Amino acid sequence: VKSVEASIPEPQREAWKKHQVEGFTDKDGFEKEVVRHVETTLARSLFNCDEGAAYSATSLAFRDRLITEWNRTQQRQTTADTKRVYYLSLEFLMGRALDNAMLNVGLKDVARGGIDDLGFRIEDIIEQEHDAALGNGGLGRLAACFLDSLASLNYPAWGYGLRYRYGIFKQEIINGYQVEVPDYWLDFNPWEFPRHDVTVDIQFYGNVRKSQDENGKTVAHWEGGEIVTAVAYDMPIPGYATPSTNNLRLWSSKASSGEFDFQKFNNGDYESSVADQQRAETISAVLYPNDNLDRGKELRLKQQYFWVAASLYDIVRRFKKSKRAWREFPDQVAIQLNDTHPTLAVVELQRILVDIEGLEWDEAWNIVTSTFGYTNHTVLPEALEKWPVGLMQHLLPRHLQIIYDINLFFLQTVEKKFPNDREMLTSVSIIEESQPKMVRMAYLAIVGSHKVNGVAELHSDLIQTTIFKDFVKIFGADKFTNVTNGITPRRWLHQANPRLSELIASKTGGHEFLKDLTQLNKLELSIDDDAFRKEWAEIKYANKVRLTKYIKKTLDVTVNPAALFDVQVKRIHEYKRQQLNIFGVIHRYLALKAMSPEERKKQLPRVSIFGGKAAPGYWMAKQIIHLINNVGAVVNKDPDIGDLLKVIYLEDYNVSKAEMIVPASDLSEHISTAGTEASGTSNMKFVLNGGLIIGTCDGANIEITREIGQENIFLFGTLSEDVEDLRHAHTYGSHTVDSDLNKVFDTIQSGTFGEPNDFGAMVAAVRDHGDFYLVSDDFQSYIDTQKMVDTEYRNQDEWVRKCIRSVARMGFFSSDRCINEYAEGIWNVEPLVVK
Ligand code: BZD
Repeated sequence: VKSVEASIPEPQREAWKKHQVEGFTDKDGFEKEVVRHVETTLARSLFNCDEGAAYSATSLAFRDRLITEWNRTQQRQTTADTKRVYYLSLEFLMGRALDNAMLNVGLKDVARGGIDDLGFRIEDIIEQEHDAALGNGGLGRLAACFLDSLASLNYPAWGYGLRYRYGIFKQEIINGYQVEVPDYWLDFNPWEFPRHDVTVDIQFYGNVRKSQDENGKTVAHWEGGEIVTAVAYDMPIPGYATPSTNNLRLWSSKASSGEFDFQKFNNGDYESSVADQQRAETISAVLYPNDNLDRGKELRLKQQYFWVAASLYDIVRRFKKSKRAWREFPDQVAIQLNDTHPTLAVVELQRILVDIEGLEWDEAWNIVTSTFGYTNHTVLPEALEKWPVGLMQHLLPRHLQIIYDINLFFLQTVEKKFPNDREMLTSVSIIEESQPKMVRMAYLAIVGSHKVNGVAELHSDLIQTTIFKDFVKIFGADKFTNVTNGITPRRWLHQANPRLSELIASKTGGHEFLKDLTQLNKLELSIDDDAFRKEWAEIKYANKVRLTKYIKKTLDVTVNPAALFDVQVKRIHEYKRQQLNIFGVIHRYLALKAMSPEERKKQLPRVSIFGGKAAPGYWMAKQIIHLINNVGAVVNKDPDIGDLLKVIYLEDYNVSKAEMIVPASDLSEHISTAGTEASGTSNMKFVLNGGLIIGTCDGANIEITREIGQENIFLFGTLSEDVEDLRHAHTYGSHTVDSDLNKVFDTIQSGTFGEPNDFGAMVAAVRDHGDFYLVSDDFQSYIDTQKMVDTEYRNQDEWVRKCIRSVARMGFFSSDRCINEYAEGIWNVEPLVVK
């Protein structure tokens, strides 16, 4: 790496160097920064500093530290001039930043001491922060874990996303129903840097004019329409135990300050120019709250193009500074598409190269396909993105032409390889010949990328044999690959479960495992150490006590921390089968009710904990939430039941709540219908925190089983290869529901948990409408497996051993491993070593 200093002109170098900011390194320095921020940045008197102000000042002190490292990292990367990775994601579910920053920079203990001196507790200060919740669920959190790994491994990488004014809604449970409240999170956000000088004008609508240039070549001009300006906001992403600090750039929309406005303004049309302003701002106003459902809203397409066009402009601008030839673009730039949401980037880059830079189509297309990689996160047909051709024509007329050309050339190569195969052509065409015609974004992403990956082995196999099988025939199997998801052990172990992290460090030779998670395997050497196992169990118990207090405080329900904590927290979706869980809970309740008091005394106490949001328009998911709450209302106050069963619905599940809930679980549920959950990542978080899993043979559960051993996981249910036949049988054969499940249904319909027939549709979905998610098929094996859980939990010594063995074998599921696989197999980038 060339010296960064060399970029400063000689005569000024000394002055700059002399005053270079060196961030604080000790308690005194930290306190000084906090006090300065309270007094000047926040303009508060020291005698009027509450926890909120202390949080703000602490964050500003750390932000200042991050930004100096951020500047140096960017300088280093520019000087080194090596290939960069750009991760395009419409969602980054970051959660809180302060605790993470303190730990990654290695100054949490310093801060703890300083905050203590100033009269506060660090835990209370951390709790002040509002989550950055710019995502729905797994896909958004995966992007956040990837940013942590990219920085921690010193990869030159940028994240690009949208700066939503409203993140995912806040969930309130009122009378058992979900109510959505807007999440306005920007009131005070010390972690972002507005870059009012980094703006891009983005065009929409208008029309295309074609002309001939001096060589007789046809040139397209996209003209007219309207312009919206994108403004960059940067968030520093600190790596763990490294100075590397990467950038997450989020775009915010505002009205362009072009002539258009001034004209209206000068004509005295002030109100309408303000209305234009507001219309422009709506583009980045709100995160769409649907996960795994495509709704086809025009504003969503506008968001996608706005973000993609601004990001590409930025990337191309950076590349052009290097003065290289265009063919070197893929040697300098790798762009990863997080699902199909950024697929327009393929079209936009082709447009820039052909229409603006004047490259020939084929040369441009080569560059484009060498640049992009596409990650698929679902096989659910209702989640695969499609846009009406008419809408595309209206909003992005030139892009639609380019899509047609991409499709034409692609279909010509298909025709050559599979002559006279009309069926093949219709099946792989980027344009679906439906009424109305649709653009299939996944197909466009495949054709426009050099690699396509799924997110767990089963999922990657499934996409290659089902939804994308014809593309495997066309492009060959090499284009398709698997990168099994991972999670960052920094947030999901060290930050969420500090005592466990310390215990592990004491047994594995320090905190090295946080950089190389495979080192966890050393834990198995200590498995016969009684004191170690005792401390392990104590830590789990303390984490459960913390959650117990939280439940008491928020729901006023008393639960017994010695009970088995059984947790299912994730977005509510029929395919994830929270309904199977609650039907199982009702079955348990009926069984307890039918017992004599003596028999009951022998039962193992259990707390069933649920959490998760339903998309606001997903009626069935909202019914599931309602049923869980109603069951809780009955069971929790039933004197026959007491401690033996409690049913808890935790409101507003989000990243920071996950950090409390995950370490407190004994058993977590990952029970999707086989073949529907692409990977799952919370399964990894729970096991890493010393909890066991009950799950189906789906997604990453399969690889977790392979790693930790099948004796350490409770698997049940139908296998993915049998799902189709069972569905067929439900519809065309006779579908019977077993008697235990029927009893559950009868109880629901008798009005035990609310109005009779309140949950008629949930019952009917299984009993009368083909049971698409195979709840009835898996119910008995689910109940039997839960019985095994009860039995095994009674043997606490063996249970703790299973937990320790599982944690010891979880090394594979670090997002560091995952990022290294992307870097080598897809991006062809290397870390930039910091001296
Ligand atoms: O992505 C999830 C999958 O369902 C999980 O199985 C997988 O582990 C993670 C990470 O790969 N998908 C989502 O979370 N999807 C969305 O949230 C989403 C959001 C908008 C539009 C479509 C899907």
